[in-house]
Amino acid sequence: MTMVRYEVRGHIALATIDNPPVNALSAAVRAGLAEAIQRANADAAAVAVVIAATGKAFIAGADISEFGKPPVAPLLPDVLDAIARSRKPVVAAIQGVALGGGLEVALACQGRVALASAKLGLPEIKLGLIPGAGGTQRLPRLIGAAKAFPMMLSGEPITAGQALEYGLLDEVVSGDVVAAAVRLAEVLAEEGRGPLAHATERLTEADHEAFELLAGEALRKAEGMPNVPALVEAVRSLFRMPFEEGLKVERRLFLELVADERSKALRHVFFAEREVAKVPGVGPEVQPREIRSAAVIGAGTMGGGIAMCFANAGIPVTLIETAQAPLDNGMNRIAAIYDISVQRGSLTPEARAQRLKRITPAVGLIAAATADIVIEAAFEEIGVKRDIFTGLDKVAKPGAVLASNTSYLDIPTIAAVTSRPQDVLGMHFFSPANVMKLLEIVRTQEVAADAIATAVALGRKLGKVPVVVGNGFGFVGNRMLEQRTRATERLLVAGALPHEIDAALTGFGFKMGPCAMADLAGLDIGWRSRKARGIKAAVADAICEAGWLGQKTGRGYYLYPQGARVGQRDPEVEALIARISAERGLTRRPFSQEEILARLLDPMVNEGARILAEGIATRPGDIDVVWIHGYNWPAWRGGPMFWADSVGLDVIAKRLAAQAEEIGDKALEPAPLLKRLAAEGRGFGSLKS
Ligand code: 3H9
Repeated sequence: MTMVRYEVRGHIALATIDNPPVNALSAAVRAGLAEAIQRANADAAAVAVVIAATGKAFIAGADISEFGKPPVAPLLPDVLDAIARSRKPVVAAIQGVALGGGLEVALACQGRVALASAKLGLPEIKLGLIPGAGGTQRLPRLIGAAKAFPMMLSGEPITAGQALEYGLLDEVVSGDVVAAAVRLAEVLAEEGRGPLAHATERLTEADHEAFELLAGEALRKAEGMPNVPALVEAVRSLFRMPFEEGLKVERRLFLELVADERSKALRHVFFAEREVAKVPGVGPEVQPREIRSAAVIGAGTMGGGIAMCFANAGIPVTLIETAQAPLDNGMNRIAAIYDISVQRGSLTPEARAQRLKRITPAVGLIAAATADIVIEAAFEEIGVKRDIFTGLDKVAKPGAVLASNTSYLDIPTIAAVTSRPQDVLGMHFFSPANVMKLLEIVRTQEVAADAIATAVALGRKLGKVPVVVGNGFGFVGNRMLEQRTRATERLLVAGALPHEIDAALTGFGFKMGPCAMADLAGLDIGWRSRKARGIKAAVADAICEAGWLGQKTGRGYYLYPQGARVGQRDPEVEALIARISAERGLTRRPFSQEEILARLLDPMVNEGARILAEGIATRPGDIDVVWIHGYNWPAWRGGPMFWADSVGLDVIAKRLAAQAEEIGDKALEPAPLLKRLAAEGRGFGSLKS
């Protein structure tokens, strides 16, 4: 099946790519393009060539799913070489997006015309890569390294208007882009243009200096990602060697990066983020309900943050409390957060005013009567939630989606007090709700498919990454987090200190370790929840009993003198921990960073295996997306299940079994799914549908 259609219009050969959904440069497309260029050069009826594409994208880049597999000829650099060497001029007609290899195709052409709505970019950096088909050499030659380098470093696309200004495009049109490209091709043919020359006039001394300045800054901020120095090296070679040699440098670096575990992880995340949108039982035929207005119940930190999400997305929202005082507090807190954004320059005073205007404060549930969706973010107590939903059932309009933002509680128990369990689900936001991207959408047996579709569509509109999960204590994220929290406690009692535990996780790539995180959130949160469930955690409980509740009290696992944000080791806490070990008759022993890491993460993976077996998460990738967007798991580590596969499930199963035996805790024994996969020599990735 050919994916590139060839025809001749007037005197111009037209090669049209048709590889839905985004015209990725699969082997078949590459072959089709190469053939079209060859054919046009041999075709007496054609004086020039236009490369165009059908659908919503010109070309979204290389086919990412082909990376890591044996390469299939023709390779993209060879196809682009053929385009660049074409004796007849080639023009790209760009609509939608021209990204990565897609923009590199356009760069190998003699001319480029784009629709005004088009976006152009080199996003390879986000996949842990650099452009690998001439982008690092051709783009700077066209627009200068000082403009090209930031595009490649950020990976963010630019608009057609900006690209025209940069000199990346010859023309921007609002009508028929193919017709415009044909016209340009005719002009270039008339001018007698042949193979592409490798321009050097943009590569001035001033451009070189400007680039070096940007490169120095980029290298300082690179945070260990190998593709940033690689990008700098590739672009630098522009100024040091001829085009062909620069291409070789780029190719070598690109191939090294493709093979790197960090890029593999980022590619896994790319596909997992897209797969998560596919919800079993909620196909594209299920129409979401229309959401024109919302109500949020509870003006605390979470409720306020959720209301801000609506206001930021342009959806009017009513913020409801039981009394005026907490409502005023909530509104003041929201205004203060917007003020900080204005001070930082990320929000204009007008936008701040507009957003605040979209939030209507109200006392009493009756104010939720007209909302298309109601999100309850009240106190985390089942009685409180049931009372609210009983009230909501009376006032909410028929067909309104009724959601609870509970982090742990049972959604069917909440839904059961209403006469409409088909409309009730969980929408679990993560703190701070206006910042964190994760949204766990909790489905029940009874909830209607279109209610789930509504929550998913709304989540996207709010800029979130919605992940549909099953009902069960702590759902996916917090259920696994609890394993990490327990592991922290075990490590403290056995011999590790808070700063050692935190260092193991920050060394792994987390922004914060569990102790610093608990200090920031407030230790009373976990304490209250443990008391409610009759659970003990000797160290954490003792710290709370001493009145040290974290940063807000100046002490927790660490000391925070004079409002410091970074904690210092606290000799009193360390002595308290040693006392607890001694009371249990335990001899404290040192733990290496690797051992700490394994003890923190292995039990999480084990819980992940249980979550999968129970169907609480649909796919291993869903769990990875939850941890990356809800808990700052470093994306280049791919998420807990991807990480487990890279370590080897047999290794993890063995470590868990040894720990279970050492501590005498059956809960640490490898879960059946983990055990089975380990025995079969498989990873979680092999479970993919
Ligand atoms: C590169 O080009 C390297 C070169 O320099 C050198 C090579 C030698 N490949 O996001 P969506 C799929 S690196 C394979 O939901 P949207 C995607 O999985 C590449 N598949 O739509 C999904 O599949 P499904 C540089 C791809 O409208 C479907 O298309 N390029 C690719 O929200 C729809 O995607 C990039 O990094 C791909 N390249 O956004 C661009 N792209 O329906 C990556 C998409 O089965 N892509 N798919 O789940 C994007 O940024 C967005 O997908 C795009 C569309 C903006 C294009």
